[in-house]
This record gives sequence, structure tokens and C-alpha cells, in this order.
Amino acid sequence: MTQPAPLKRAPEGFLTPEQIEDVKAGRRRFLRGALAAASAAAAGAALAEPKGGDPHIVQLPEHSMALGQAVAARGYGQPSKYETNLQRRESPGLTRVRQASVSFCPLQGLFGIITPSGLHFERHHQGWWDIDPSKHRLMVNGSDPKMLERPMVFTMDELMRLPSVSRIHFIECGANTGMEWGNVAVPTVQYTHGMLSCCEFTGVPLRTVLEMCGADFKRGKFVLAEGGDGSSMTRTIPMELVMSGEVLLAYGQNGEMLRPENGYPLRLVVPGVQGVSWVKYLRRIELGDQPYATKDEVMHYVDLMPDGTHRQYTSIQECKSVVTTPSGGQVLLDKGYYNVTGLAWSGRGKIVKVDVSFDGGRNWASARLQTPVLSKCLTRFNIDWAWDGKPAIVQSRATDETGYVQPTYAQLRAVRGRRSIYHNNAIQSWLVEESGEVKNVQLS
Ligand SMILES: Nc1nc2c(c(=O)[nH]1)N[C@H]1C(S)=C(S)[C@@H](COP(=O)(O)O)O[C@H]1N2
Ligand SMILES: [Mo]
Repeated sequence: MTQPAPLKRAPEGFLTPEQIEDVKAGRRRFLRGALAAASAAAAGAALAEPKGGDPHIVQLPEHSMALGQAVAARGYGQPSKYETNLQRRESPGLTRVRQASVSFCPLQGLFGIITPSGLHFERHHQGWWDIDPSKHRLMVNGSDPKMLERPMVFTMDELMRLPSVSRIHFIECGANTGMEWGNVAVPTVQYTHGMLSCCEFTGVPLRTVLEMCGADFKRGKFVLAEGGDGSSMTRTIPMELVMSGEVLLAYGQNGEMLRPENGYPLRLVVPGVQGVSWVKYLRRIELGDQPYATKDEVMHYVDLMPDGTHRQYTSIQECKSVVTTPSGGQVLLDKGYYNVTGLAWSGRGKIVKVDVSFDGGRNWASARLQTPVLSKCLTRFNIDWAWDGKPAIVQSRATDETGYVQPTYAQLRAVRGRRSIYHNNAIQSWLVEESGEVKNVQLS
């Protein structure tokens, strides 16, 4: 048996005396002159080369020895060049034109619960705009003159003077996972569940603005929200949600102004409700006494039931979860320990439990819920797994504070059939093959 070579480490630390001399020489060179940064980098590069081929000699890399880049080179910070694979992606052939399309959020590559603004999924019906905030207006009116004493038109500056709140909420398109109603359709969690994002939104409670306008809260039972893009996106919001103070006229997203793709400069935030009601480029709010039955509530965003009828106004996103690692398209390199992680959410409140199965639903164990666990917000869960290298089917099943448990495909299809588009919150299954490859599967 050969003994492992002793680690050659100088008593002063991780440098050999020879390397320390090199560092000093490099510093002298660096201090000497006008081309300081360039020469220091060169010195660093030289030192990073292995010496004498002995891998146990600790070599300082260039980035520990030389000056980095100047601050001004990066006005608005960008991700590392090594992270360029983490992108929103379009599902090829999903829509006829790219202006009425979706880009999916790369859930498999995110940590915690916050979606970076540049990776927030996008859903546009008529393309996105970068609207001049100094020209944008929000009109607030009543369906008849008595509904609201003082109809008003607000500039962005006027809205941004009002008392504001910041809250973290998920937004999920009602069509998320919609391609999977019939059978497995897409390979990765980005495409199965990526019409989902979660940000800190900042804005003025809609209730505050309605109060300023002298709204008649006895007669006013619904509001209509209308967008300023070509889609004329209009949605009815029930007053209970508005009166709770949760519905926001939002201009902030993750600490800065909304991104153009996400409705800059003003969007409605309707926690727990499907994405379509989070009207972007918001230009008008009307208070009324009945639902508006707009095109986006009659022709679209209705649930086709097995008997051929359509279910309307099913706006709340029911409790749902998904394992993001391991998930479709990933490869486990070897058997042994894995931190299995995923996301759970409910449009009705907080997540109280997430169970995970590794054998297709025969046995379940409770995952650790990571704090914060917030209402109508993504909750991150983690659970330990020692993979024995045999085929496994990984699933997660969430329960929310109302006691509702996420259904299996069999349970969901018994009620909803297989031909719907919206509101598929079934338990997702990932097959881990012996090779370590992970595939999207459905258990019948
Ligand atoms: N004005 C306007 N608002 C809109 C839409 C739109 O096309 N126009 N799309 C809706 C739909 S269907 C969804 S799922 C969400 C998507 O929001 P996001 O693009 O910020 O992810 O915005 C909603 N609000
Ligand atoms: Mo949507």
C-alpha cells in the first residue's frame, strides 16, 4: 500500500516559501507602474500554473492574486458568464406567433422562493411594451355615477405618493401544467410547471384608492381591471379579495420597478388568483355590482368538464407542488445522498405539509418546510434521499391550511376528465432510471 503524499503546506498558511516570494515579486511589479493591473494579472496567471506536477502543492488561482474588474464595468449587474444556461425558454410550436406566447421559468435552476425578475415567466396575449411611466394613467370609475363619488385619473407619481406595502406572492398562469392533461407532453419541470414565479411586489392596496374615490362598498361587489396593451385584457375581481387589502396596484418587483415584460409601470397583483387576473399595463379600474363576463372570462379561462359543460370563474389556484431536483432532463451521477428539493403553493393560504414519495406513492415521508412559509406564496421544501441506484419514482404531495390535499392524476381526472387546459394541480411523477436519467412519467 502506498502512503498518500503529505500535503506540502508552508507553516505560514497555504503558500510555500517559494510562492510567497512570487507573490511579493508580483506585488512589486504591480506597484511599479501604469500598466499595473495587466502585469499583476499576468503574474497571477503564471502562479496559477501547477509547479513540478505535484497536485498537492496548493496553487493560488489568478483571482486570489490580482486586481479584479473595476466597478464601472458593470452598471447593472449581470449573472456570471458560467450561468448562461439558466434562461427563460419558449416551448417550440406552442403558439402561432411569439407575441401571443409564453416563456417558461427555469424552476430547476432556482433556490429558495424568489424568482429573479429576469427569469420571471412571461405570458403575453398581444406582445409586451415598455410604457413611458410619465405618460401612463390609471382611471378609476364606477359602472354608474352613484357607484363611486369621485372618479379619478392618477399619474404614476400620484400613485407612488400613497401608502404602500411590499408582499411576497406567487403568480401561476391558470394554464400551467395544462399540456399534461391527456398524457405526458413535455420533458422538463421548466415546461411542465414553469408558468410559475414568485416575487416581492410593492404597491398601493386597491382598497385605499377606491376609498379615496368615495366608493360605495355596499353596492360595489366586483371590480373590472383593464390593461393598456392590444389584448384589452379585462378581468372581474370579486370585492372580498379587494376588501382584504391583498389586491395591489403594484409598481415594484423584487425591490425595483416592474420589468416591462411583467407589466411596467403598473400591474394588478391578485394573490392566490390565476395569472390572467394580474392585469399588466393596468389602465382602468371600474367598480360594478355584477361580474363582467368579459371575453377572457367567457371564451377563455373556463374549465371544460367531462360532461361537455364549461365551468366559469374558477380563479383560485388550488394547492400544488412539484419536485424541482431531481426533475425531468437531469441526470443523477451516482447512487448515494441527494438533497431532494421542490416548491409548494396554494391560492388559499399557507402550506402546512409536503409529503415526498420515492416509490410512486406507496410510502410517503414529510419534507422539511423552509422558512419563511407565507400565505399565497411559494414554499421551499427539502428532504434527504439515499438513492440505491435502482429505478425510483419521485413525487410530492402538498397540503394547505384549509386541509386540502393535492390530488393524484386519477383523482383529478375522475372530476375533471382529460381534455381541460386550465387548473391542473395533480401530483407530478419523475422516474429516476438506473442510468441516473430523470424522465417525466404519469402513473395511471
Ligand atoms: N395587459 C395584459 N395583462 C396580462 C396579460 C396580457 O396579455 N396583457 N396576460 C395575463 C396572463 S394570461 C398571465 S398568466 C399573466 C402573466 O404575467 P407575467 O407575464 O408577468 O408572467 O399576466 C396576465 N396579465
Ligand atoms: Mo395565463
